[in-house]
Amino acid sequence: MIGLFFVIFNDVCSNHELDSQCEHMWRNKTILMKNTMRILSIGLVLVTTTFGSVMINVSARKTTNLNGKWHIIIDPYENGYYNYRYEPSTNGYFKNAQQQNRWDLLEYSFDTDEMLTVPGDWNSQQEKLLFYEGTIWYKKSFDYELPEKRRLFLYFGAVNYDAKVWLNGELLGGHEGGFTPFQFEITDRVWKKDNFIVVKADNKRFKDAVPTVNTDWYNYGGITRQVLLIETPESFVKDYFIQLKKNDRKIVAGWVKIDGNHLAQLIQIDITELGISERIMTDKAGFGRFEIIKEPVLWYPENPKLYDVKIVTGDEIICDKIGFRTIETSKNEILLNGKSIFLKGISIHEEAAYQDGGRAFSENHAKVLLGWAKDLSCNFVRLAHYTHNEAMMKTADEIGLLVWAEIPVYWTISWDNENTYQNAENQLTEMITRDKNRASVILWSMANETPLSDMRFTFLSRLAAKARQLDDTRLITAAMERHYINKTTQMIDDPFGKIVDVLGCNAYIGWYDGLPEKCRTMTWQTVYDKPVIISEFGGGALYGIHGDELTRWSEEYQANLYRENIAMFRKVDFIKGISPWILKDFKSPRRHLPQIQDFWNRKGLVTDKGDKKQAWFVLKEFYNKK
Ligand code: GCB
Repeated sequence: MIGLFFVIFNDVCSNHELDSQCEHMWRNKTILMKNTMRILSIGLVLVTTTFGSVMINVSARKTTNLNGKWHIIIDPYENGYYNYRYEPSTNGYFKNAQQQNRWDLLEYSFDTDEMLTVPGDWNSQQEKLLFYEGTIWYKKSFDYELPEKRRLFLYFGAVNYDAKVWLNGELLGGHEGGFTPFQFEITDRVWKKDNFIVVKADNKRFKDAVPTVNTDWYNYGGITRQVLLIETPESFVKDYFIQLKKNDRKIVAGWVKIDGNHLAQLIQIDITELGISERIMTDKAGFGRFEIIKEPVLWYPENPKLYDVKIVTGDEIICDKIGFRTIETSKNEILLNGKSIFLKGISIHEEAAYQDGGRAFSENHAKVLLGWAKDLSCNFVRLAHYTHNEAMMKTADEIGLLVWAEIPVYWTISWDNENTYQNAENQLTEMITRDKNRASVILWSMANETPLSDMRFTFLSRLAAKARQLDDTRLITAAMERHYINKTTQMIDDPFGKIVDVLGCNAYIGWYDGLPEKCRTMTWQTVYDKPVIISEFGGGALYGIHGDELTRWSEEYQANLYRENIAMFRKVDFIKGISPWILKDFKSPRRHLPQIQDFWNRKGLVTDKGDKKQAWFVLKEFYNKK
């Protein structure tokens, strides 16, 4: 912690010598330092993590973005944080450092060091950071005139994986989890001039984290989504939920939550196109519910109707665009707006196209990826294996794609660790908080391919209960596994199937499991009377490699695998959707095969540049006829 302060101080007085100008600054900063040290050393013990308390719909607020170039320090040994005993530095160490004239932690200079662009992962910005996993410090300066009776928040769309954030030398707190937003209020801490934010972003993998050490995607590190200053009135609309009442297409229902000192107040919900102008009184806690009888034009992928919604308080107007639809199941059917639907899907990783990998974060990235899904004649996307950025959900709302949204509870999570559970629950809460007003989102997924055990059952059941408590209008699912009960019969009987509404099932018949022709004799069973989505199937092909249908990595092999799998799934009446693996080739350090993979998972239907492999046309034809 103290080390960090030196980092900050040194940023002002770059280099080792304390020249006279620096000495002057040192004196000016002494009082601040003392206070800072006190706060930092408290912070040392309590690097508080923010839990699901982020305001939603940030694009409707008064914001200043802090995107662009940030100064950085690459710190693989975390020298700016830990002392030489690998303890977060203490006050004592600070004093000793001065007494002993140990200026080792002055060996930094943000302002003469390198820069990275925010938002953006570091791996794809610098060749030398391609496989880097560790700490990078970021620093950005800004001025801000905060008017009287206004509040200011520092908001991060996402930092992968572990973030600690300081403003003007003062620890604001931390956040764990690389795919959901967090914020800190800085109303009383912001200066008019020369504020400096320092972020320690650390993407080291560890066993008890969510996700755990072992995944099949690139561990892109850094400040991967936008950073905003958000200015609000003293009392503001922090959160709201406006959807159709569960399974009722004639009632628009929900709640609004105000934050601030004017909690009980009369507010208004306007949906002019529907003739809605509903006044409600929020209670002492700032919370108000409503139910309005109305029959909106329903949101469908073919007609993604969105209404302009306004929440009007005494202090502000928050605008959103919201679609209305119901989603439910009946035996093995999925019902969208009361009608049975087959989910014509594709799985997608949050990786930008046309740039050789890198995290996607912008509306343009979303438009390309989801535009390809539309072009493939999909009505559904599985946004795997973690929470994608908000632009993906908003674009799906606008262009008409149903969404499976997911948290990174993937493979071998530490089921017996309560902290791991709390972390997963926090990421789930942050995802649902952010995206619950998106009509496109129909499924909250709890996990992917997790091995069966009692502890895992308890862990996932707790998550499902939490998801239902936060949002009772969506369906709960998970991507599970199947097993053989004889040579030609697949069984889906995962005990977690009892808890979910829709069973997801991954199956790689013809790739990891035999040849594609194996599909011909395969039959499927499940012990549950619930719909199944084949949440993954597929195989690898390098675009432009040709051979016969038995030549691995050829487009022909992959196309044939799709033909055989589709023919098999068509015969199974409880399969109500598929989301093959995957839309675009994606980067993965697990995938070594030279000249074929070169650290790319090649199961994409298109390349990074959008070149379509033969299997694309097989799937599209199936979807067009379905
Ligand atoms: C899976 C995983 C997915 C992998 C995929 C593959 O079952 O869920 O994350 O990328 O297989 O390509 O092997």
